[in-house]
Amino acid sequence: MTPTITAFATSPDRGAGLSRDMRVRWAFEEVGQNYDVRLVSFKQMKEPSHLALQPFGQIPTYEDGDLVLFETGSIILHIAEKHPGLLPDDANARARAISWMFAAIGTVEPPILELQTARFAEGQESWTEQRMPLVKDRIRVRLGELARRLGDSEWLDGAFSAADIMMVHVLLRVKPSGLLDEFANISAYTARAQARPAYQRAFDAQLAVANAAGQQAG
Ligand code: GTB
Repeated sequence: MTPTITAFATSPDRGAGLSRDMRVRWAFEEVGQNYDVRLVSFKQMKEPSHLALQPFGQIPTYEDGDLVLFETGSIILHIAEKHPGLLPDDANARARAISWMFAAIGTVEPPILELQTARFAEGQESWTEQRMPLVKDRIRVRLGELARRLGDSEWLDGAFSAADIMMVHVLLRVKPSGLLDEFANISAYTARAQARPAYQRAFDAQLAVANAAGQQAG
């Protein structure tokens, strides 16, 4: 059976690949699994039929037969467990890769999301200008820690894995701010990942949705 995921009918990033369905598309492409996409509007995302799949009214979701999943971390872990290629066979290496998946969404992503909130939700507040440097510095701290651990390594822990999908996609969200450019090895790491054919196929697929909707990449 071909799994189905949901994605924005009109993504706020207009096909820049930053929406979270991109991670799932990328994982499917890495393991060579076909998938269907059901596009949903913002209105549909908050309706009961979608809330039954995703209690917070968000995308993406994953459906495969009787199984419904939400949260990109769990969806990608499921794909990686179901197909060879995205998690190491060695039990300890596998556990470490899963730790990195949690680190991406639990430790690195939160300060990055804070920057989005500061910009887009609170951008008009009088205190935003004062707060912004603090928000950016918190991201710098995390990026510095990650850069130190990454060093000259190609990927986070040995071979490319689901952990790199999660981490790179989290990092790409902060790229437009210029903060990644301060860390040469992290910039090289994300560029390496973006050069993977599977990333490119996933990117093109989500861009095609934006183009069909008449959106222009922002
Ligand atoms: N923790 C969940 C997961 O990982 O699956 C988070 C899911 C999530 O936040 N989904 C977003 C959503 O549905 C879409 S990706 N939001 C609607 C809502 O909460 O009502 C978020 C996103 C939007 C825009 C950009 N962008 O423009 O750069 C990037 C990411």
